[in-house]
Amino acid sequence: MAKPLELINVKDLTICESTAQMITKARNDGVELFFDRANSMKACPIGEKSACCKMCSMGPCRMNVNSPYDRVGVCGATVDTIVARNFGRMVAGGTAAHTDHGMAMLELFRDVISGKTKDYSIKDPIKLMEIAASLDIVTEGRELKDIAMDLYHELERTYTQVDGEIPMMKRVPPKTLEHWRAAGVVPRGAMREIMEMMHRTAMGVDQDYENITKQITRTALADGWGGSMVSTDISDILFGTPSPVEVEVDMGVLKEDSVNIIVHGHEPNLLESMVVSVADPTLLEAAKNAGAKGINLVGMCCSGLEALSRHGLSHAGNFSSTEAVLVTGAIDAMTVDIQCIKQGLQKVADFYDTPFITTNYRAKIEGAQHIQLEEHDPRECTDEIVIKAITRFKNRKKPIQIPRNKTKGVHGFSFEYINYMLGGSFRGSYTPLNENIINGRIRGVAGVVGCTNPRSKQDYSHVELVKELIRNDVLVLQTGCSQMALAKAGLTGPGAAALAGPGLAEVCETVGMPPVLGLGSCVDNSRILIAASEMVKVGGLGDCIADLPAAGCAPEWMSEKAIAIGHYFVASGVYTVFGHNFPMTKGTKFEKHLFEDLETLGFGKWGFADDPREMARLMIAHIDKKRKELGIDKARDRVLMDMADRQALAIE
Ligand code: NFS
Repeated sequence: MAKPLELINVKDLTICESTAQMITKARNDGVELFFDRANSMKACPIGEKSACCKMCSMGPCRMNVNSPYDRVGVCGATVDTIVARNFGRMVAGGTAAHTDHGMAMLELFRDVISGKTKDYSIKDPIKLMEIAASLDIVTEGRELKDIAMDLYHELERTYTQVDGEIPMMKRVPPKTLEHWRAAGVVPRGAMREIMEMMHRTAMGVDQDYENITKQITRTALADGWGGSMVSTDISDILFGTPSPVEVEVDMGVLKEDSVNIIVHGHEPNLLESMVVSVADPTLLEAAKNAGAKGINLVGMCCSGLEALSRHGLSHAGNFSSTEAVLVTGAIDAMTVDIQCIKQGLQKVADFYDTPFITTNYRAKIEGAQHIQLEEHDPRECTDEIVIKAITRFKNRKKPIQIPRNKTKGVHGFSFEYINYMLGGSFRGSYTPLNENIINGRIRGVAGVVGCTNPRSKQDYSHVELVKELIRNDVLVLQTGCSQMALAKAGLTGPGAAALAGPGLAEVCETVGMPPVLGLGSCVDNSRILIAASEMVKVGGLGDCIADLPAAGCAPEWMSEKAIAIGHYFVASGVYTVFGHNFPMTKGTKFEKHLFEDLETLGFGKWGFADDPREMARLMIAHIDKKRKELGIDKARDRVLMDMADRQALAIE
């Protein structure tokens, strides 16, 4: 029997003070949150290990997780086939989510160029030219519109191409690409790869875990170097490439005297139009007439990260806080588009009389109001959302309790800005980063990304892991809900350099950057791939991404998208550690394949650890191994430290 939630100390559920306060309030209000549901719905022990198969009606078949080879499915499928197929379908699901999102951005780009859509425009023509040039599109002496249309047609192949290599392969370090070609894993087009992944994992098709893994790799690469990368680049071209901006985060950004509107989801087109609507003089006047001081537009999850990077909009919290924020009673409307939107939000919103509005035809929720965002006239939707919020403000009935916590930090570090920041405007370059890695001031680079999950204490692993990494001179790049965990904990400001080891702190102080760089939403993990490629290109750190002293981690992951991201990092050459749980049956050949063999085949590899210190230890050990292979391990001795410093830096 699950322990009643009221007996569980909220401190065991989250380290986010605001969310903890709202869990307590929800208990008093009699409102159920996902923490309660996670507590009463224990994870199925067989499903948790991915040891069941329901691909046909001869089953579902269950393997024995303690003795995985003592039985097979009715069709004879082994545990390796079953777990690999399940893993492949997770990667297909995650890849489909990112690529469908990317394709929607690309369609919007096409309609903006053709003039069909007039409410959006090209905000970063320089990036458009750079991306076009990187894909060998002739730019000289041509009209921007013609180049843009060529770019659209070229990028469309990312999704629809049936044969050949997707366009972004031109940005992959040559050695890495050569390796993928030899292994036969270069993606063709995302639709083809996802289709083939689903086909090969259907009953009675691919029943060799190594062969299934090849298609898993090809599918994941169609996400990272395909759908996600196109999404990031097109969003930058249409809405502007982020540059650092100081932003306030946490629930304390809500204002009792203003109309509070939350935008939650993933696609920037909704929030970009919301930004315009909340600045409309007529709507501002209506808000004032309703007694409000103004309209306070606040982001959450990945939409919030897009808004924060491009507009400096405040951010109220990550995935584990989206129901909790409604418990404040201060939200006058929550509007959502796609992905990571809990169905449970609808009931909570209903209890607090908050209009809960879906806007994308792909993602309707029973009981929620749907106002379709039409891209040729987005204001029709977003103005109506603002009007609904003003009406709710005027009729607020429920008591309001806004947690006082808010933290300032710097966000919006695009690949392009890091180039400029490190090299200066005259010699924008990643050379100083590589030099500081080679001379040992920076030990290595880590990407810490991904979700939060009610089965893991919210934010705890993200924060502890990142603190441990920077203490050991590892520069941390962040995206997604992880970035927000660190932002709330105050590690995205320049002051955080005080928590870094002496080498990293020195670099941060010289450049004026925090040791934790927030790069944006989850599709912006592609920025990390491009940064890694640039580090290879600049030289001195090996020939391919797998040579870099770098590692990745998603300590509190929950979504299929995270598995797709993890696998495209692994496929690109990065050691990638996941936390709290892994969809894997221990002691299987497939486990060994992902966690050991892939590295010997020239890819990265998967890792797992439950405790954030152990995650850090694994990642740092890998970084040190790579430094040794590069012959730069001795360079770290140049950082002057006495014995006490060394002991303080060592990870037990
Ligand atoms: Ni990415 Fe996780 Fe969702 Fe964004 Fe947050 S939960 S896989 S970080 S909002 S996609």
